[in-house]
Amino acid sequence: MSEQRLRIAIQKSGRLSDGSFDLLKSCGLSVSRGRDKLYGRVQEMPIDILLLRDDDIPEFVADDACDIGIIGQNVFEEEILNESHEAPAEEVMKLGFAHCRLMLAAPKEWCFDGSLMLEGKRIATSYPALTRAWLARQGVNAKVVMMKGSVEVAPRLKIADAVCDIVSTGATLDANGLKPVATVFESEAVLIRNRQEFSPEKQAMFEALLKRIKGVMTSKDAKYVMMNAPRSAVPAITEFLPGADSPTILELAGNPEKVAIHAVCRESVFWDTLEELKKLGASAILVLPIEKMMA
Ligand code: PRT
Ligand code: ZN
Repeated sequence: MSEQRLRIAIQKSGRLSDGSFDLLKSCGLSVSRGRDKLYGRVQEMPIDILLLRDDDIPEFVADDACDIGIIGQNVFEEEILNESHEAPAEEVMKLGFAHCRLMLAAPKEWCFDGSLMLEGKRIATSYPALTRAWLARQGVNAKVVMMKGSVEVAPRLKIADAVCDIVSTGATLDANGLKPVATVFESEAVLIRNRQEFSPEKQAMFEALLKRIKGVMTSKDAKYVMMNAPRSAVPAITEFLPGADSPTILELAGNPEKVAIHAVCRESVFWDTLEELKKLGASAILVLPIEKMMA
C-alpha cells in the first residue's frame, strides 16, 4: 500500500458493514474487493479499504495501521476506557446508522425501583468498562461478569442476576425473560481517525472525504419543496417550513398576487407538514428528494 493512500478500516461483515459500504457508495466511491476479501480498493480516489472484525478497528486506527475507521461508538468508548494507547484514535463524527443502546436489563419479575437495587448483584456484560463507569456514576457496588457473547442467557444459567447488553428492538431481551431497566450508553456508528498528523496529500483526501460524508448526512432527510401561494402567505409559510433557509420566491406569470416558493427543508417533511402548508394557503405542493448536497 502506498504511503499516500488513505486507509479506511471497516467491518468485514456484521451490523456495521452494510451501512459502511452504503455510506462510501453514497459518497461516490465504489470498492473493489481483493480476492482474500480483507482488502479493497476504491476506484475513484486513492483510498484503500481494510475489512476487519469490528473489535480490531479501534486498535488498527490507534496504532496507525489504518488512518480512519468506522466503528460502533459502544466498542470505541469501551476501548478508550480500557486501553492506554500512546496515541489513541479520536472520534471525528457520528454517522447516523447502527443506532442501538447499551442497556441494563433485569428479569421481568423484578420490580425495578432504581439503580440501588443492583447493589451487590452480579451483572453479565461484554462491555465491562462502560458498565463499571455507569455503576460508579450511580454510586452502586455490583460485580461485573465479563462474557464475550450470549450475555442474555446469563441470568437463566445463574451466572449473573442481571445483564448489560446492546439492545436494538428489545426482542432478544424479551425472548430471554428480561426487561430493559436503564440506558447505560447510546450508540451509533462513528468515524474515527488516527491522531497523528497526515501528510498534506492524505489530509487533503481526508478533508475531501469528510466533505462528501457531511453532504450525504445533510441530504439524507433533506427535501426540495415547491409550492404556489398568495404573496401575502409567504411570511407564515417561510416560518413554518421545517429547517429551511430563506426560500426562493418567484412571481407566477400573469398573476402578480401569486408566487412560487422553492425551499430546501433539512428536516423531515411529513404529510402533516403538507396539510399545514395547505392551511396556510399553499397549493400544488411538490416534495422532491435531494440526491447530493454540498455547502
Ligand atoms: O464479527 P464482528 O466482531 O466484526 O462483529 P460483532 O458480532 O462483534 O458485531 P455486530 O456486527 O453484531 O455489531 C456491530 C455493531 O453494531 C455493534 O458494536 C453496535 O454498535 C451495532 N449494533 C446495532 C448492534 C445491534 N444494533 C444489535 N442489535 N450490535 C449488536 N446487537 C445485538 C445485541 O448484542 C443483542 O444480541 O443484537 C441483539 C439485540 O437485538 P434486538 O433487536 O433483539 O434488541
Ligand atoms: Zn465484534
